[in-house]
Amino acid sequence: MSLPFPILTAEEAAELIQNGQNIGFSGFTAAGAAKAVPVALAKRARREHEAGRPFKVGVLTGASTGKSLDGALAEAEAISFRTPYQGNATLRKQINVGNVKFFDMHLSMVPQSARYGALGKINWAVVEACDITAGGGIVLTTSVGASNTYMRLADKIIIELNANHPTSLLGMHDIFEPQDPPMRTDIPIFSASDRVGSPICVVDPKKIVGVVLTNQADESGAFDESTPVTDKIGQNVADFLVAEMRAGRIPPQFLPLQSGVGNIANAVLAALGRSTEIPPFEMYTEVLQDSVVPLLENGRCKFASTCALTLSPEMMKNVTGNIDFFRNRVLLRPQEISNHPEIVRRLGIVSMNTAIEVDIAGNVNSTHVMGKTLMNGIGGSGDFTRNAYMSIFSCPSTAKNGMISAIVPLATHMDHSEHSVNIVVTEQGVADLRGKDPYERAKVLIDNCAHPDYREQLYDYLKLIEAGCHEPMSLELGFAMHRHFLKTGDMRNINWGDYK
Ligand code: 0RQ
Repeated sequence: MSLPFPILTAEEAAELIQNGQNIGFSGFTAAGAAKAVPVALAKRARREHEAGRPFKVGVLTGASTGKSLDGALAEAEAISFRTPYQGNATLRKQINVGNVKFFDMHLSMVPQSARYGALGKINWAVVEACDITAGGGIVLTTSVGASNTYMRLADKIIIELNANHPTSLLGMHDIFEPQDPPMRTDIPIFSASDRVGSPICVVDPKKIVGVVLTNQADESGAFDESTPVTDKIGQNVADFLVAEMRAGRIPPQFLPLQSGVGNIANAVLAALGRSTEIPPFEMYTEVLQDSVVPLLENGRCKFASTCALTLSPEMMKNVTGNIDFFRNRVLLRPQEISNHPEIVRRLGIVSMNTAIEVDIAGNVNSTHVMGKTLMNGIGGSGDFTRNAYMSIFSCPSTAKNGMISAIVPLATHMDHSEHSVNIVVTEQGVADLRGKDPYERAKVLIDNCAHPDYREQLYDYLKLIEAGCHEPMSLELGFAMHRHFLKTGDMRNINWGDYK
C-alpha cells in the first residue's frame, strides 16, 4: 500500500510524544484499542525514569482498554491522569492509592467534555484503523469510542494500521458528531438500524504524522463459565421481561435492549436468547459481547447497534469470516451516539447494568467497594439508566462467599439514584420498585433480592428507624453493616446496638 504519510515504527511514534502531553486513544473495552504505540510509549517512559527524568502522559480513551494500553502504561508508571472507565488491575491499584488521578465520567459525555475543553488540550490522537485513504479517510476497527472526536480535536494523529482486522469492516461504522449548542439539532435515529453519519472518519490529512503498521488481535478475554448464580440471574431477568410483555407493559414486538459488560450481562443475554416467548429483538447498546453473536446468527437478535464489538478471539473469527452477514446486522457508533440520552429515551430502551450494592431505598452503587475503593467506573450505565424506558440492575445477592450483602441499608457510593432505578434482580428474585414508596421498596428488596442470611437483620434495621420519616434512613446505622464487615470480616450477625 502506498500512502502519503510516513510509515513509523511504534518506537519512532512514541519518541514524538512528550512528557506531560495528553493523548486520546482509540479503544472502547479492549476492542479497537491502540496496542503498539502505548507499549512503545511505556518502554520509553521506563527509559526516561531510569535516566532520572519524569515521563507521564494524560490518557483519555473511550472506556476500558486492553493490556497493551492501560496495562503497559500503568506498569511503567507512565499515566498522570486517566478518564473515563477503566478495568485494569494495576491501574486500579494506582488510582486507589492516589498515584494516578482518575475522574469518572458518563461515557456519552466524554466527547462533549473534550470539545468544551474540560479535559485539557488533546495533543495526540492514537487510533487503530483497518484502512486509511490518502485524503485522511480512516476506517476504524472493532470500536468507535471517542476516536472521531479525539482525531478532530488533537493537534497530531498517529494511526495504528492493524492488518489483523479486515478492511471489509468498512461499512460497519456510522460516524456522527453533533454540533455544540446553540447549533445542535436532533439526531435522527428512530430505530436501532438507522444510519445518520459516515462509514469513515474524515480527518485533516496534514495532522497525520505517521502510520504504524501492526498485526495484532484485540485483547478481549474469554468469559468465565457461567455459574448457577449467573444463570439464575439471567433466567430471572428473562422471566421478568416475559411477564412484562404478557402484562402489556412491553409491546409484543419488544423494545431494544442495552446490556453492560461482564459475566452477568453475558448470562442475561444468553437467557433472553433462550426464552421462547421473547420475540426476536434489537439491541441499542454500547458493548456487544460473545453471547449476542449466536443470537444474531440464529435470528433471535435482529439487529445490534453498539459502540464496540467486545468479542473473544474465537468469536471474532466467526464475525470476520462472515462479514457480509454481520455488516447488515451490526452498526458501530461513537459513544456519544450509542449512549445518547435523546435516543435512549426515544427508542424506549430496556437497560440492564450491574450493581456492586443496592440499598433498600433503591439507590445503586456500581463503582466503589465500601464507598472508597474504585472498581472500574460508571461506564455507560448512567447514560442508559437515567433515560431508559425500564432500568434493570442485577448482581449476586452476596459477594465474597456470602460475607458481604449486596442489599444494604445505605449505599456507600451513589451512582444511580432511587429515582432512576426501576428493577433490581439477584439470583434470589426480582424487586420491581416502580410505583412503590421507600418503605414498600425496602420490603420488596429484602423479601425478593436479599440473601436469606441477611433478611432478618435488614428487617431489624427497618424496625430501628424512627417513625415519621419518608426514607428508611438512620444517620447512625446506615453504614453499620459495612462497619461490621470491616471490623469482623463478615456483614452477618450484626448486633445493631453495637453501632449506635
Ligand atoms: O471480585 O474480582 O475479586 O472476584 O467485584 O464482581 O460479580 O464478578 O461481576 O464482573 O460483572 O463486575 C459492578 C464491578 C461487577 C461491573 C461490576 C466484587 C466481586 C468480584 C466483580 P473479584 P462480579 P462483574 C458497562 C456499564 C459498572 C457499571 C456498569 C462494573 C468483583 O459490572 O464495573 O454496569 N459495572 N457499566 O467479589 C465487595 C461488594 C461487591 C464486591 C461485587 N458488594 N463488595 N466486592 N464485588 N460486589 C461498562 C461500560 O460502559 C464499558
